[in-house]
Amino acid sequence: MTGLNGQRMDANVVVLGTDNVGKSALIVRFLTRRFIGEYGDIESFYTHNIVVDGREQTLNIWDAPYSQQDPSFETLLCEKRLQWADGLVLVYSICDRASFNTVSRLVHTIKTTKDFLGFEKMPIVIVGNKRDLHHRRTVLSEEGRLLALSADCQFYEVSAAENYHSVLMVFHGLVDRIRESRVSVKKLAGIKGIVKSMSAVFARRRTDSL
Ligand SMILES: Nc1nc2c(ncn2[C@@H]2O[C@H](COP(=O)(O)OP(=O)(O)OP(=O)(O)O)[C@@H](O)[C@H]2O)c(=O)[nH]1
Ligand SMILES: [Mg+2]
Repeated sequence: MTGLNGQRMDANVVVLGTDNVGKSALIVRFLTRRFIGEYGDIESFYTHNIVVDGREQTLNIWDAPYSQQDPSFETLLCEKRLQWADGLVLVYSICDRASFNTVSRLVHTIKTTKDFLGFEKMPIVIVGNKRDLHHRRTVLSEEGRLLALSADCQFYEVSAAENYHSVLMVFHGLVDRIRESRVSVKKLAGIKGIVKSMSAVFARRRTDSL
């Protein structure tokens, strides 16, 4: 599954955010280049092949509606998605302050979760959507940028309604980060392997000398 050096790679991406921020619109725009206006709130799962740097990669995208009624959402459902995910797209609307606060809470929860190893290193893209509605803006670009900076995430302001290119950047940027994180995990595993075999050698020497 983990393909490096020209091999095929699968990447699981979860798109999260409160209702009506444009999660489905972003995904559909990425997949079809189109904005269709209404999407319903059905849980959806997509598989999409893309070519990055000449390599074909399969993206699995999970679009699940946000359920505020469920108090356990952020603990249970979220963790289930996080375990599946290689990377996250956290979406808010620049016209919806509460949606930004939720993304802010989510990103800090994820980055400080110690119970599941590696969550704090999960590649995340923060997306401020509905940029075309700037006259109704309640969240400044700087706030989004600062949040991303503080949590070591990427940040884009986009309009799923009006622009395909910036939406493309969101997903391609995330795939790049996922690939980088896999390389560093591999490197780390390599270092751990060396340390292990070295300590095995020393342990043997110690017993030999007894
Ligand atoms: N003006 C504008 N409207 C948008 C944009 N993106 C989405 N919308 C509209 O916002 C509404 C919600 O979009 P959805 O994609 O359904 O939002 P969602 O986050 O998937 O919502 P749930 O599935 O209910 O959680 C729809 O009416 C979209 O047409 C955008 O970039 N600009
Ligand atoms: Mg939706």
